[in-house]
Amino acid sequence: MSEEIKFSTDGGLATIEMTRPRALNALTHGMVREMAVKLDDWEHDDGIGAVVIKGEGEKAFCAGGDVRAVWKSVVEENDGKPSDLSKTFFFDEYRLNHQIHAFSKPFVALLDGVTMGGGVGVSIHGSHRIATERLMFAMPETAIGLFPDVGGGWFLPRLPGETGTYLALTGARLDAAGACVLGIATHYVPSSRLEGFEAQVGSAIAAGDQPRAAVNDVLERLAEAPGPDPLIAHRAVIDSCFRAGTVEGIIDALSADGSDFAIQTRDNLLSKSPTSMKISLELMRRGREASSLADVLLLEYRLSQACMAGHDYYEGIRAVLIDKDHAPKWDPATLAEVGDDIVSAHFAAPADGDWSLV
Ligand code: QUE
Repeated sequence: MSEEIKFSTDGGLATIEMTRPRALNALTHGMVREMAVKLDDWEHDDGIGAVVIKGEGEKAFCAGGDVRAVWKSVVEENDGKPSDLSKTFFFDEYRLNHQIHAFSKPFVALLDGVTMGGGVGVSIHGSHRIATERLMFAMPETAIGLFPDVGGGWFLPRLPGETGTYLALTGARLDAAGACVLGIATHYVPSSRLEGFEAQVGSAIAAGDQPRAAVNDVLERLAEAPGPDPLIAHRAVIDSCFRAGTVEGIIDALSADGSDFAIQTRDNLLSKSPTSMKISLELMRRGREASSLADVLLLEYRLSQACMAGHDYYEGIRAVLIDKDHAPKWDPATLAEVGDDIVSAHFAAPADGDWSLV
């Protein structure tokens, strides 16, 4: 077993711990593959009643995919051309996201810290998402020339009103209360109360309780009210501006609104990759009409491979994670230059083959 992830079982409860705290538990390809194998074992093991997933340390549940390794495999090890890792990482990660969605037993994520991108993908599709006071949730991919993937095209358009479109385009952060109000988290439990969680669920399952009842009963004892909704004051602006049919329309609506929140939101959007914003908005609209997560993950895989063949991903990772100058030079540089032809080309099947569930 690798150093990056630990698996354990105690009676009927299985635990996954992501153990790269210095990298905020960012998901490597190895972690994705090991997790997929274990979940398949546990799905078929009658001795396992429920699964808990958590991150080592007090900072992060999981900050995302190991986008730095993907960047390196292309920029430093493959002359800038899409690499084996840039294909297989996304392919296998999205399969894992679907495996969690289809998992028949309680799958409980302890969101005690930073939870972004790929970390959302290994939690949101499970049955229980527990937020603590340390939760910092975001889908920040438009800042790195990507788009909200790992099923973002499925769960974001199903959040209340246009809050999902808002989170997708802006990368806005949510605290525990915000995540609970939108349904991203199912429970709020302060981190100090979460310490006994696994032991209590394990004992209840060992004592013969139905695993789902055991999880729900323990959570009912531990959960507290999450505090006031941080978005409530802005919901009307979000819902009216982010329903526009184009990114330019959203930006015009925010300008016309003119409130401090609207202007800050607009200026934040103008710093993001224009291509990322346009493909992300199209993903939200197509995803809202889709009838299954698998249909959306297929679109996301196509988008991921188009991004790997493009420019902004490498520039975004450079600006945010490598040089940390936070001054990406996007290409195309403006929304006007990203035509419908460019957006639809991102949704075309990759030459190297499409994503599939099996
Ligand atoms: C957008 C993202 C990610 C990000 C920052 C963004 C992302 C991701 C990381 C990240 C953070 C810390 C690490 C690491 C990766 O940052 O997906 O290896 O140590 O994984 O603005 O999508």
